Amino acid sequence: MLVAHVSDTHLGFRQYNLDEREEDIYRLFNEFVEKVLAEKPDVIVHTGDLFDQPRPPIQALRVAYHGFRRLREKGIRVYCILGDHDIPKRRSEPPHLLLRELGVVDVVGVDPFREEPFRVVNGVFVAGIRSLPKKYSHQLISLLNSLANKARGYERAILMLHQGIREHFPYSYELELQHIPSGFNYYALGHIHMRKWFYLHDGIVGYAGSIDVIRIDEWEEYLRNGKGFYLVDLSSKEPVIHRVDLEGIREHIVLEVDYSLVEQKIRELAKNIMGSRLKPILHLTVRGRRIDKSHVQRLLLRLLQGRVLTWRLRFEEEKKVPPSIREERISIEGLLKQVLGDEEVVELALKLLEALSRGDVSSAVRITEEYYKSLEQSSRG
Ligand SMILES: [Mn+2]
Repeated sequence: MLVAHVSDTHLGFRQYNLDEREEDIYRLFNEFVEKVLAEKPDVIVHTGDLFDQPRPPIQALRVAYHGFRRLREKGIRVYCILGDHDIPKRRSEPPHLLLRELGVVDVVGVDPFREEPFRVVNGVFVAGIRSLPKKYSHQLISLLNSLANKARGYERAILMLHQGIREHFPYSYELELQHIPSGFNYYALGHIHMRKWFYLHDGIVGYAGSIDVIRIDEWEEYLRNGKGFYLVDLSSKEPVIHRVDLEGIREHIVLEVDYSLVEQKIRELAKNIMGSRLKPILHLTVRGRRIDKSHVQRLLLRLLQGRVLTWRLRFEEEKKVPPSIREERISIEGLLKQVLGDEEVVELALKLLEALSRGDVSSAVRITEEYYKSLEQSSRG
């Protein structure tokens, strides 16, 4: 079985409140549909954040319906799970249920605690669980284990999740690698907009990533890894994965210039982007002293208007540090001594500061308990 894995399409996303950016996503989704049709997979798995909001614009719904209907007409079945962006805050229905009603997609694991979150497709076990916040991690882990047990009855199994894994994305996760059970050939993951895959147990974990640069911090990663979808061939026991890139990603230009060079740099840029097919987005940081902001604005208007889609401008004023502060070095320990007086309390405060600035609450609790224990002992002794 050949599986296409796509994720985080964020239809309806409208960066900088620009029509063009909303259109970019629709255009990229259509490019995905074209490219995936050419690859003729048996099924497509979409691992969440199909829409950017649970109440998407009508155009987003129409684009999704149109694309999925074309796939359905070619006999390609689409299985979705809900991402955090797709889930309504109050008790109402996610937009996917409309697409399901229209017969173009199936949605797996909408309410995984009350319904069986899997399907059997051509003898392949396809499980999926909606995005769950960290406070449900325990329930999620036991669900995963029970699904893994069921998966063992099948030759091939796929698991769809919309979660972060600590070892790979330490800044945003609900699961650790040890919580992900064996028994699946392909673990299709969404939520993280980076494209990344790795081996786990006897299978492959794939983060398909987003189809466009949703946040500017994705731009660098896009340059390295591209954006698009994965094709996973499950015909042999060992899955084979390869990526298919989308070509219609709009360029972001990230530029930091010194104020003294700003005119020269903007002129150079204007020359370079003359022939761009899609107007790029400029992220310009101007650094220096006594920056005349309106001068920079006028330069941009004169030299770049019409050549870039928009610019995002940041100024970083380099301030002269007053000599009195510069010469006298501030030590946290010195400050704590002034405020707290007692050496032992200062030591406690420093230890707590060290632990808590790492976010290590359990160490902080232990340090505090030890401190009070030592107080008790010294009062008795
Ligand atoms: Mn997302």
